[in-house]
Order: sequence, then C-alpha cells, then structure tokens
Amino acid sequence: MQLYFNPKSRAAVAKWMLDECGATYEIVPIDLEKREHKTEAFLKINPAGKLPALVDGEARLFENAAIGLYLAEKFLQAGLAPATGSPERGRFLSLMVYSTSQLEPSMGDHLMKLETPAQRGWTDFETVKDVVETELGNGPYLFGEQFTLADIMIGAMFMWQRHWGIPSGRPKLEAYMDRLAARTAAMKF
Ligand SMILES: N[C@@H](CCC(=O)N[C@@H](CS)C(=O)NCC(=O)O)C(=O)O
Repeated sequence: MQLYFNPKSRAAVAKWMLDECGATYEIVPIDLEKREHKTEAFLKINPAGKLPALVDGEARLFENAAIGLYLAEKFLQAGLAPATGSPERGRFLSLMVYSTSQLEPSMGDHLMKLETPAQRGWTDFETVKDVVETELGNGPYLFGEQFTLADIMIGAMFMWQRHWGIPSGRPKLEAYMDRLAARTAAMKF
C-alpha cells in the first residue's frame, strides 16, 4: 500500500489508522506548497486533489472515512471495528460517516465563526460535542473498552483543534483526547 502523505494534513489521520492496524505501507510524500496534490498523476488517484489518498494494488481510496472502513475490513484481525452482523456494527458505520459528514463541517463553521443554519446537513458544533459525549458514554472509548477506527475519525478532529490551542470546553472530551494521545500509534503533530 502507498499512503500519499503530508504530516500537516489529514493524511496524519490515515497514517494513525494504518499504524493501529499494524499495516505495512510506503509513504509517498506530497508537497502541498509545490501543489503536488494537483498534478495529473495525483488527480488520477484522488480527483478532488486532496490528501490523504491510499493505493492498495488496483484499489484507490480517498476520504479518511472510506480509508478507515476499508482498513477495518482488510485488517479484521486487528479488531478495530465491531464485527459485521453485531448490533454495534450499525453504530460504528454511523459514527464513521458522522465524523466526516457532520463533525468535520461543523467544526469548520465554528473555526471560521460561521453560523450553522438548520438547513445545512449538519448541526452546530456545540450539538456535535453533545452527540459525541453521549456516544462516548462512560468510555473509555466510543465502544467501551474496544478501541475502534471511529475513535480515530472522531477523536482526531478534536485533537487537531486542541493542537491549535482551542480547548473543547468539555472535560469529558479533554480526558478522551488524553487517552487517545497516550496510544503508541497516536497521531503525531
Ligand atoms: N474529508 C476529506 C478532507 C480532505 C482534505 O480537505 N485534505 C486537505 C488537507 S487537511 C487538503 O488536501 N487540502 C489541500 C487542498 O485542498 O488544496 C478527508 O477526510 O479525507
């Protein structure tokens, strides 16, 4: 597998997922300033011209959530997702999609100080935090003792924000981030 990567991009999230899976892969460095992510060759892998992208033989993947769902299946033995057919599987799929369809744009609105009108496909960021806290329950992870790729997809977004010096304002989320950051394979800044 080849991970198209820049450490200052969301490709760090894909790298974390690969590392938790114990995957063997090659890093293909992409210089964003040189716009290597907009070259004809890269656009054949990800037509959106964004990082990350992952190539696995004939398969090409873009979007972190898709990469995570693919890796959860490919590295079943890593146990980074509730089993297919188990009652928790639906919640896992929902949280993987939620991370990118609601949490990510809502955090973007918040960082850019934009309103989130009700007509958008996502909620305001305080509601997102309520949702994540509810789903986390008593933890330590979203699926109790089982760490999953949904913890990376959801936790990494809050960890970026913390890295930029913006506290979540939620002690429960801060403690969750501490637990995630303490993992050996955790995303490095
Ligand atoms: N939802 C996408 C977001 C991808 C994305 O926005 N990547 C940024 C880096 S953090 C990028 O490549 N930006 C460069 C550009 O758009 O020119 C994912 O999760 O993969």
